[in-house]
Amino acid sequence: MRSNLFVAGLATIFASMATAHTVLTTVFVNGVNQGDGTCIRMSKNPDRATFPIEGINNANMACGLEGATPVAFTCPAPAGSTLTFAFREWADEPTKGAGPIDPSHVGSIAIYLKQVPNIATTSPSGGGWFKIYADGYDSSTKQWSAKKLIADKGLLSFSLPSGLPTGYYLARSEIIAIHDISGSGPQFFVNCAQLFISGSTTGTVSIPSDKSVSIPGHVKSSDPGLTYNIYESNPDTKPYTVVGPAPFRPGGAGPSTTAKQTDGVIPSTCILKNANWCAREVPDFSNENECWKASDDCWAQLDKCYTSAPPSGSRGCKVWQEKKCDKIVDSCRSGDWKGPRNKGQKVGSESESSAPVPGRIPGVGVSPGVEEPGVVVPEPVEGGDEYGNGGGEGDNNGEEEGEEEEENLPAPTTRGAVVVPPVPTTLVTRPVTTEASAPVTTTPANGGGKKKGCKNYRRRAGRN
Ligand SMILES: [Cu+2]
Repeated sequence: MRSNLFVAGLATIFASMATAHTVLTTVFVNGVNQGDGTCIRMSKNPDRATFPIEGINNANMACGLEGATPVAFTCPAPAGSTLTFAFREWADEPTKGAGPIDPSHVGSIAIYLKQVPNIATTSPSGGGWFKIYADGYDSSTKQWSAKKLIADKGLLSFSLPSGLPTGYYLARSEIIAIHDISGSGPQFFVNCAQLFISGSTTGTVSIPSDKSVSIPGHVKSSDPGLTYNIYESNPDTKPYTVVGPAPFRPGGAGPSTTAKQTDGVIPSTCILKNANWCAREVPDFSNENECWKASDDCWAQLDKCYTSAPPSGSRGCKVWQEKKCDKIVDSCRSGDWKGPRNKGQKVGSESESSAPVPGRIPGVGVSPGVEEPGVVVPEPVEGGDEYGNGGGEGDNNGEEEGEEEEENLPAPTTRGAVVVPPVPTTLVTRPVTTEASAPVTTTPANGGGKKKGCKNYRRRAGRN
């Protein structure tokens, strides 16, 4: 057992030693944290997960490195809801380095969707993609999208079009950095989240032909958005154009209650989650021998937790060990052979299994030129002054007493035609240092800086 933990620890250290760019780690639905890595396709290789895609005709342009590999869970999201994507420069530490991305990385941020008949097997590359959000340079605030993302601690909010038909979708984030176009070229950072969107209609989304694209193939290296020289041009006088098609945002009635997700559902027997791994209850025990068997079961699950943990971290595994396996070992040793205790109840709280949310969930970004006919765009999801951390599956009956947390459920609010449901927020008062599962390393906080990261990328790209 110890050896596996040791290996997991090493992986974290290596993750911290690699230079980093940016990666999508976490999705929030109407302000509720779905958990680090949950529903997100990211490379399992901590050394590469934050790296740009090599070549704009690479199939990985669709969902990133290892982006054709499905993850076990698909997050439910109503049409018209607000999604927030969290990006990190260091996959398991949201506050390390510049937070989401080095400030040198100016360019654009876009979100695309693709409806898929089968969330596990439909190839992300190919046709059917449409853009729902884009931000490049905002001349009113004189801010590049990357700077805005840094100011918002890596949290980007956008709304799902309300007229999407019920179904499974890949939501693709595309961050393009153009700070080094004469060197390494534009850098594309791409990941996908697996969503089940509930709408008011069924069937296939009907995308106007000029707004439907194939990925790869949706951009050319000669596109103005990929050749724009930020050192020679001023975006206030020479506007920067985000690459790709114009956004398509079908309006409609929003979610219906009849939509039923069947694939990628987080099982009800799940008593703790880390990314796309779930713990289930250990077998009953009523004597010493059975107690140790239950202990073995717990530690075997812990092994799987660590081996399945993506670069976004293994905090949930640590919680599973400390709040379940260690306690079973204690009872086996002390002769308390009746169990498991708190059978079937959640272990720890949702927020403990993810990195602390580094900032307040921002409101929905206003994307210039994006229109959604007849639809009220939800305003920022608010929950008082706290960060939108935690909540999860909304079932916190497994929380242990003495947890230093407060629940705060604001009343539902109505804004225009849109009823914004209360967002569970959790104020974490515990010092961050006791939460962190990553070993402390001596790597400089910013990993040696921006240019080093990009040079390192060039060197690696040349070798591979
Ligand atoms: Cu970079």
